[in-house]
Amino acid sequence: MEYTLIKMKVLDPVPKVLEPFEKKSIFLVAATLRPETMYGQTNCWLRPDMDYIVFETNSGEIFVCTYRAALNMSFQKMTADVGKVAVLAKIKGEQILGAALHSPLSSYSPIYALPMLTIKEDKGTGIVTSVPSDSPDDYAALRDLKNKAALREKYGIKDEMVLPFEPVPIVEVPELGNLSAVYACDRFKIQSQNDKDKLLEAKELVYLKGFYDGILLVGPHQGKKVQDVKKVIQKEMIQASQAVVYMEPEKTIISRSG
Ligand code: ZZB
Repeated sequence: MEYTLIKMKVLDPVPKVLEPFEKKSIFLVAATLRPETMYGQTNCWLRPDMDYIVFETNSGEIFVCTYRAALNMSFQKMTADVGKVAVLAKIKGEQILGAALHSPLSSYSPIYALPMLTIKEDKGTGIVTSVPSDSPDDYAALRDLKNKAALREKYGIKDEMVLPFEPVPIVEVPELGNLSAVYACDRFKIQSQNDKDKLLEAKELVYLKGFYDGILLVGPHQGKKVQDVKKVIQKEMIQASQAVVYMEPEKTIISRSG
């Protein structure tokens, strides 16, 4: 599986656990299949109880993601030694919640690292970039945080990290409109980020139609079909050092013994 790794730069004030690395550029790195939707990012998602690591890439940048993802990156020659990751720190998601970030192409800056409880450990980097206009999971989770002050309080998230951020119309999809995830969440009557089955249906609808029929509404490629510009936008971001290609084997070998 080929993902685009989006480099979300950690801004001042850096979270305490990342202070030892602040002389270098620090990035939370998110794996996405939809680089053309980066114009619509409103926040970053982390799982509060998940383990992440800090490591240095061979270009001298500091990355934060799961160990599993870092190991995959090391096999892609992104660390000093192929197949080896020198772990600089082990952290929990909750320790970097609320971090201010600058993410490429987003119309909002800064955006903030917010909690999502459904992030999977065995996919991508464990850090997810949020595009509530086009991803039903993201819209449902952002709406949860907006509607539930208690949820924000529980994780120490300030109102200004959540309330000003609205889905941005970035892709027009015939029949679904220009906020296709919002449309799909309404149509399937999704109540929260935990509505797993309905969210899966919503995601399938939006993915397929968005990919085959979607027209980009913003940026230098506006007016073009999503399927024609996806690769072009990925390449542009890579050339600008805003992203890298990240490959993931279908099944990861976690450990090998005897
Ligand atoms: C931005 C984005 C914009 C995404 C969109 C989707 C959509 P898949 O098909 O299941 O592999 N993601 C990445 N890692 C994780 C994780 N560990 N746990 C939960 N979600 C994760 O899905 C890949 C997508 O799931 C990625 O692409 C990422 O969100 C999220 F408009 O990045 B995406 C209709 C989907 N639209």
